Amino acid sequence: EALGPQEYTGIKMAVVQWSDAAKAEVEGKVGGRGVFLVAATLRPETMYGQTNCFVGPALKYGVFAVSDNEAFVCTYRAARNMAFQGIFATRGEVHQLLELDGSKLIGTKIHAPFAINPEVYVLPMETVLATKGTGVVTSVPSDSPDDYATLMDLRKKAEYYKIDASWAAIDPIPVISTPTYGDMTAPSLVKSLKINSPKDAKPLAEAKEIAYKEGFYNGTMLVGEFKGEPVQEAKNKVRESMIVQNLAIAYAE
Ligand code: A2H
Repeated sequence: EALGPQEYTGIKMAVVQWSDAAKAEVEGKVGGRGVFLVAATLRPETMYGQTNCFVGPALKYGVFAVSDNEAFVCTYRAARNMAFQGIFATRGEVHQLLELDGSKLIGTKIHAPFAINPEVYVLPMETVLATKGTGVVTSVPSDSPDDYATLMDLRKKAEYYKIDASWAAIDPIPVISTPTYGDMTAPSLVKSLKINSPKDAKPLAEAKEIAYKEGFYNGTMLVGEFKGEPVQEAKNKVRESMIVQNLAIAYAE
């Protein structure tokens, strides 16, 4: 864990079509606002490879007014931090339009900015922490062992998780190449460390550490505006490009 403040990129994932459960609750409560799930990431350069988004099914979320035109879905804790970081028009104040159970967000169709497959779905991830980031995690299974292990588990047990198989259908997309693991760093590590489930916490932590270091120090971009550049250089350029286009926000905690 870093001791100083963590500088996240908050990816703005626009709601395209609410799940039936969320729609019933949201109806009439957001005015004319466009609503975005905001996913906190430390790997903005991987956003080309988003295949879905995760929320904690047992966590509570809110829909918070950003302005007269926009609203964000995240935890109350994150909204309070955002208010103090000047992200909302109501500086220092949180304006919650409604509360939503994470489970009700499952199956919502959203737009993933910069993604090669931009139309993705919200899926459950039981290991999402309420105490970190926004409580929304965008999924990049090519480069995140946690995302890959969870996506594979959801595919195996779609019925148990009460998800439609089509929501988990997008395969990992090559985004970054590393000398040791090729263009599928996370799947390669999950296989070599014999990780079978998202609950294999210890080997997953090891895989996460290796994938992060390997990607950052030895990775090369395979796609996007900075194709061919080292990840070390592309990381901040992708972040800035998303922020300038109003597709992401800077968020710290
Ligand atoms: B990362 P750190 Cl491709 N609960 O984004 C659990 N995990 C969370 C979270 C929460 N509340 N909020 C954010 N995260 C995830 C991309 C990614 C990430 C890749 C590879 C590694 C990776 C796509 N998912 O993280 O504890 C988010 O996933 C490994 C470092 O603050 C976020 O970045 O260091 C990362 O964990 C933040 O973790």
